[in-house]
Amino acid sequence: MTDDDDGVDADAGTHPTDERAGDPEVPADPEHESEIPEDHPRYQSLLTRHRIERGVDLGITSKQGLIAEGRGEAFDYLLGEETIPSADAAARAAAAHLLLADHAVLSVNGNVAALVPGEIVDLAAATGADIEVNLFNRTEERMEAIAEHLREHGASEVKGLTADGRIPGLSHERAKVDADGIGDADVVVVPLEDGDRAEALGAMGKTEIVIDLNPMSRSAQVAAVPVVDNIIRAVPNVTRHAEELADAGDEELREVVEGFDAEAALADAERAIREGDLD
Ligand code: PTJ
Repeated sequence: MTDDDDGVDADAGTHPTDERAGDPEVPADPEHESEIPEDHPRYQSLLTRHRIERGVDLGITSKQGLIAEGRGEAFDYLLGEETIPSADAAARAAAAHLLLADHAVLSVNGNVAALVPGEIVDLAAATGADIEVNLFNRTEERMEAIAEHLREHGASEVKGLTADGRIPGLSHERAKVDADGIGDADVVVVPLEDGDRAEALGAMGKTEIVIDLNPMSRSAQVAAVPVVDNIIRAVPNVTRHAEELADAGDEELREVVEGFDAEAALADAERAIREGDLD
């Protein structure tokens, strides 16, 4: 994996060997993501759109995922498409939680699989977490397609297909989890989640790490650690912190966890968005 300065792994999509064209005249909807010029002022946004579009074509991402992405992009635009310091602190706290966990699970939906498949595999490797597919619009075809996509990006085991566990208080399809996956986890990373499921997981006593660009979303509000950042920056950033903290003892990790203030981070992100510079 080749991390760029902006934290985006531009090679994590479906054409890892292509060379980038680097031509500022390349149109805004190139066929391969490698054709998106890195110096384009909307590079991250074009890269994200390209991956989501490919996700829909591959049967990974739902059409609703396109709408969710549009909403996220608006928040990211106001954040200046950068990781603000409070989001970086949240990423570090998330890494510490994952390293302290008895059993951590990274929950993957259709948007996550399209946007950061290789980066999720890297985060799982850095923290010892399991990967589980968990969908809002669940179909067996999408479950299989996402699991296969993750395997193609290096995942050795993908949970979620057994579905022998249930999240209490949720309607049937959305409640399905693996008993030895999310069902058993003490720490769960739930990126781009809908509020109901985030609340229900919290009610099960699990520590939730939410990655969501909307600090006012219910999922961000109920999280122990809300990371208000674009998932394409946030996941590699949590991995980077986990690698830095790899040799830290439990006491140091607990200090990182206790030093993080979720309410202050949410307030900071909301302020940054409300004061967003539209120039
Ligand atoms: O694949 P499925 O069937 O599980 O469905 C996934 C979606 C995303 C469609 C489903 O969970 C959904 O409808 O989610 P919501 O309620 O639209 O919430 C998605 C949240 O993610 C919103 O708060 C967006 O602002 C946020 N978001 C969108 N894109 C990004 C993002 N946050 C971080 N990075 C992004 N790239």
